[in-house]
Amino acid sequence: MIGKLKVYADRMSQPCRAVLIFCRLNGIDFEEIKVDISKRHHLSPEFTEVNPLQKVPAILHGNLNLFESHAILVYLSSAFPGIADHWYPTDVFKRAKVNSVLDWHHSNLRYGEVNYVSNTVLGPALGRPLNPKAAAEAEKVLLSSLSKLENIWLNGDGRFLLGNFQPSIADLSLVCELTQLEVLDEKDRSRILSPYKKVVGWIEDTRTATNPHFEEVHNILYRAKKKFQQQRSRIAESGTETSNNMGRHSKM
Ligand SMILES: N[C@@H](CCC(=O)N[C@@H](CS)C(=O)NCC(=O)O)C(=O)O
Repeated sequence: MIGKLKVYADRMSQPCRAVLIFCRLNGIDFEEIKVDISKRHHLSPEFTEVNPLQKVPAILHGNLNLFESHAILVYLSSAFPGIADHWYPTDVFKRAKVNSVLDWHHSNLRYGEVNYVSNTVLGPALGRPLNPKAAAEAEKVLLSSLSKLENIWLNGDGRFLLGNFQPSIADLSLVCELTQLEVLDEKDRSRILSPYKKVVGWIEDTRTATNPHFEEVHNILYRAKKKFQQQRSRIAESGTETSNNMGRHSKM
């Protein structure tokens, strides 16, 4: 018999949260193994054996070690019994469409979101400096991706991507990505997201469709959000920036 699924994850990571939520939603029996990126656990020899690329998430299932969150979500949808078809449809046309969103995600929405957030807020926590110029470049990609979500991917009768009436793994993956924006200054987050009304509604719909797991798995991010807010307030009060703070993007 194939052993219990192991999921290597850091809940501060968007693709990790998507995998964890998917497992919990679908009653998959799994063991979560914490890989703390801020403590550089992803560079350990033990984890490197699971994922030589040294990134989370990764899974171990029997003899299979697998990395890349989209590939993991596809595998879980296909390998475990009883997963509802809407997550990753068996119909080849529908499946191809879900794949097209997933492929687009990497170099568009994810690229813009990750680079914007890490160059405005998260970088120092991971030992990287903030870079306002890189943030401005990333913002262009992020806004253009949000516009494509609004006008192309969310065009259709249903409330979910591709006009679907129920979420697929693409909805889960992309909404986890956008939830990372929670760590931004609230005004900045609203400036970025609020012009995209369909996107804002879709984020809410996906959260609702995947709760309570969505909120539980995101708790760590909401705690980080609070911490960054307190840090900003302290800086605003003292009027100075300490050497180890989160810095501020010019538009924040
Ligand atoms: N395309 C990959 C991205 C994986 C990834 O970039 N993971 C980040 C966390 S969100 C990571 O492990 N970063 C550690 C590092 O780059 O040092 C996926 O979807 O799984």
